[in-house]
Amino acid sequence: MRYIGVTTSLVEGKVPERISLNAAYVRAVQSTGAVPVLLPPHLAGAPLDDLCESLDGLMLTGGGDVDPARYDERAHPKTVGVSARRDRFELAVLRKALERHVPVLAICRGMQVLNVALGGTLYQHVPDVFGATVCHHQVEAGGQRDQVTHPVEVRRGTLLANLIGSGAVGVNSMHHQAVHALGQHMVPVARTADGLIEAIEAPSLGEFVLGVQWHPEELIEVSEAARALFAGFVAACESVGAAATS
Ligand SMILES: [Mn+2]
Repeated sequence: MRYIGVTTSLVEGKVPERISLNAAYVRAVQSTGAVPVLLPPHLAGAPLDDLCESLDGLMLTGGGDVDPARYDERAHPKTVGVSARRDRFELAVLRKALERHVPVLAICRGMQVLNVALGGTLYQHVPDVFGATVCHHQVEAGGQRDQVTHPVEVRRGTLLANLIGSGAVGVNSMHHQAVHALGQHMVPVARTADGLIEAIEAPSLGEFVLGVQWHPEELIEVSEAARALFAGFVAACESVGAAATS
């Protein structure tokens, strides 16, 4: 059995303080036969080190915005949902996963965390920069989370292309921030027609270090590409685990 660490959201400043996660992430991992292990952002130190040793893969999930101070910017008026504790936790757990060379799948905010962790920056509000030629926030526009809303162009010869094919692939879109300057080792591997970076990977950091700006966990029922993405992720977790124990 493979154990996939799945990060969770934290709403700070409210009583009671609450940890949350959309169940779609859990179902997506379960659909591959792996076990999702929800990671509370309150873990640190030896307990976190110990838990990380038992994980075969890491999934960084969606949520509030990364604190812009992490990439030396002031907060845009539209920047919302910042949690210093979650940022600190996810940067720590990502660093451990990269050190151990376990596969990392980073979704939406997760892709942004991955980029910032390696020294990259974000566009804090997509409409300011990219206009409205491509709809990047389909729920605000009245759509459903499991609708394919815009294509991304996937680069040939990449990990992502190996998983879901190159060329145009339809995805959903629920984000108001995006990757700006790329972090170290990060390669852009998919874009929308407006030029926005929709996926990054870091082949020099490990066999499977992939960030996607869309939400494949919401598309499991409707998209073969989404199913292939999770199947490929967990297959990578299995082969890394096998290599470590052989
Ligand atoms: Mn998008």
